[in-house]
Amino acid sequence: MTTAAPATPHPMLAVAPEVRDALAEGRPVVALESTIISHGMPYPQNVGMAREVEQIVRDGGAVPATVAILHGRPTVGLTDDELEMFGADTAIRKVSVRDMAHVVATGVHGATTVASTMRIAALAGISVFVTGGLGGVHRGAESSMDVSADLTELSRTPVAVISAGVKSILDIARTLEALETLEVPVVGYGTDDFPSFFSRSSGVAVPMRVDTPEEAARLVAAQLDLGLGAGISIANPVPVEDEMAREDIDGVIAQALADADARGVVGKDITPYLLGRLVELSDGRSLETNLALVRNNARVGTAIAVALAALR
Ligand code: PSU
Ligand code: MN
Repeated sequence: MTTAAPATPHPMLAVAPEVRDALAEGRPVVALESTIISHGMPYPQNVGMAREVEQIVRDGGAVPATVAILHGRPTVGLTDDELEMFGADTAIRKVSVRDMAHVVATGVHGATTVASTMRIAALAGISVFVTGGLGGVHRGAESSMDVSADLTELSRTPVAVISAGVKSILDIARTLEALETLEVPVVGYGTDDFPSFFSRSSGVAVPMRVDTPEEAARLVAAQLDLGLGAGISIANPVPVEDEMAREDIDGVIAQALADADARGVVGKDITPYLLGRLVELSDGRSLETNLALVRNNARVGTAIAVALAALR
């Protein structure tokens, strides 16, 4: 992987003119994923979230680039109608990196996960990506071997991913161990404690911390300029006023995991199943927190992208 934006994006990509112009002129661009729209939240809140996040990026002075695969074409920058389609069409496939070739070869639509969005962003020359939560090591992975390809991708693609950490539907301590092995810097944004998505803390310490967009941008620049190959996970805790108490979310997560087990949900379906079940079991409370943390990540990630562009 090169560290600077390629002179021309990969020829198989469709890059929206606005995104292409911003990249060519060195202006800040923020990548966004589409699985969070298609599989991460119910309709119509998912489409509302997608539009709102794009607006937050614009208000912060960057160009949003929502990534997806359209008719087999990896696409960087969606139209408003395309955002609506990814939210409303329940038949759209969840596409991680291992699924990309099949979706491209068969010419269908695909919603990109953290892993495949990172890869397409890198091919386009984008180095900052905002999302909600990362995939990770699933609970019980010591027997199921279920570890998200998001971790593999973080180890090999130089993109900074701003998230609210990892949900405790996953094994947070093992996820951080895996990221250490994979040579991925994990950075707390204004915190020493890795956030657990719905809550500001997980009880697991982060190995490093930054407190401002400029500090984060210098770290991202150093990681890219060293040519280390890996990305960076910047973990930004949910705002205090929006967080759920650990006691409130833990019971809901335990019930959702038990339900997944009883129904035999496995593989790529498990994360979407658990996310949907959490919304049901919490009477929508988890969705409110999810929406709030994505907005907060969009604000912080945009500020980091703007600071990074100023360094370049
Ligand atoms: N966590 C969330 N919302 C999401 C996802 C995870 O809070 O939408 C999605 C992301 O696209 C992430 C993917 O990359 O789930 C991970 O899926 P898996 O565990 O199957 O790798
Ligand atoms: Mn998996």
